[in-house]
Amino acid sequence: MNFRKIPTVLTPEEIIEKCFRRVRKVQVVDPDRLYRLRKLNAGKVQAFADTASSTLLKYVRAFPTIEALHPFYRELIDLGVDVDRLKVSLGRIQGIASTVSEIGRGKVKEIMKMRSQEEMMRAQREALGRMVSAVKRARDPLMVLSEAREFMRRLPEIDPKTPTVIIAGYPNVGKSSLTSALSTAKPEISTYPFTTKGVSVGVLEMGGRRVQVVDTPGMLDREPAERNEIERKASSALRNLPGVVLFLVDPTETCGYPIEMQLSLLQKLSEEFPQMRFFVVFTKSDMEEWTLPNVKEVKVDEERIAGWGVVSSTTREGIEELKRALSALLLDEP
Ligand SMILES: Nc1nc2c(ncn2[C@@H]2O[C@H](COP(=O)(O)OP(=O)(O)OP(=O)(O)O)[C@@H](O)[C@H]2O)c(=O)[nH]1
Ligand SMILES: [Mg+2]
Repeated sequence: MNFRKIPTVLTPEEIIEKCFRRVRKVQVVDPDRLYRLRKLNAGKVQAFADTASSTLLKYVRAFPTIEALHPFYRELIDLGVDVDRLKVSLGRIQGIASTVSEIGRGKVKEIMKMRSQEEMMRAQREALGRMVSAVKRARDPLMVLSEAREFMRRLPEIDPKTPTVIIAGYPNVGKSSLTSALSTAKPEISTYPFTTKGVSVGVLEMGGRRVQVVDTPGMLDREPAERNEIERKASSALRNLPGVVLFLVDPTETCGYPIEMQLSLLQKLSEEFPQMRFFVVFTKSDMEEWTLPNVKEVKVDEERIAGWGVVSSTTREGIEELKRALSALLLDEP
């Protein structure tokens, strides 16, 4: 979903200014004076009406229908946008666009029947005045659109239909390093409107098929109870993505978290996402202090564990095997 395509939402004054720039450009060349005057005055009214209504309708069309969006994005948008208010605002802007068009159409028709220049100019001024007032009535709804746009354009570009590897694990266990090591190109980093750190989305390609790797710091790197409300809801939206959680455990504990604590997070996350499967990877295998932890204590149903792996993002040990395992898991299953 590309919310970055939503254009900048202008203020009523900026829209009016834009309209007047077009109005000033209207020129008519015709030897018949009466026809020329009619065309000139009508043309100015038409230019204002067309510019204003097309600008307003462009916004209405640029916003996606929220109901038609994938639940992943619906839930995320809900965190920063009052969806009902957005809908009402879009409706009002559409209404104002038609009002402007109607004023324009009506006046153009009248002007084309007029005979005196004075009468035409009066009609032109009246039409422009009424259209300016109509555009000014769009102030509040335009503000709502502008705020919604700001929030939506900062949502990371995650395709909710592409098989996904969601990276989880305590801070410093090697999530970003592994996201890079798995990705074909440099992962795309963007800031979620509700996390302080950048979310990165990498792509892993296997035989021409794509798998996306999503690292969401501030979300699945601590227990649900330690997240704030927004982070909890944002994390919860991740359950709509098709795929597997890649849970990283750093057995060297150089990350600063004891192994028991890391394994307990795995258990908590498996309870938080009962419909997801977890692939567990032990990171930093190149380090001297590395030992394979005892995982017998972890109370996670065996069928919830999609696999185990040992990797080093530094030496790339285990990376290709992990890629193959993930691809088989995400792409080969019916
Ligand atoms: N030796 C070694 N160091 C690693 C490896 N992977 C990560 N590190 C180091 O561990 C530290 C943390 O790595 P990151 O990839 O930033 O960890 P992270 O989980 O993304 O951390 P946060 O984003 O803070 O949650 C860095 O200093 C890395 O250089 C590895 O495979 N081997
Ligand atoms: Mg990181």
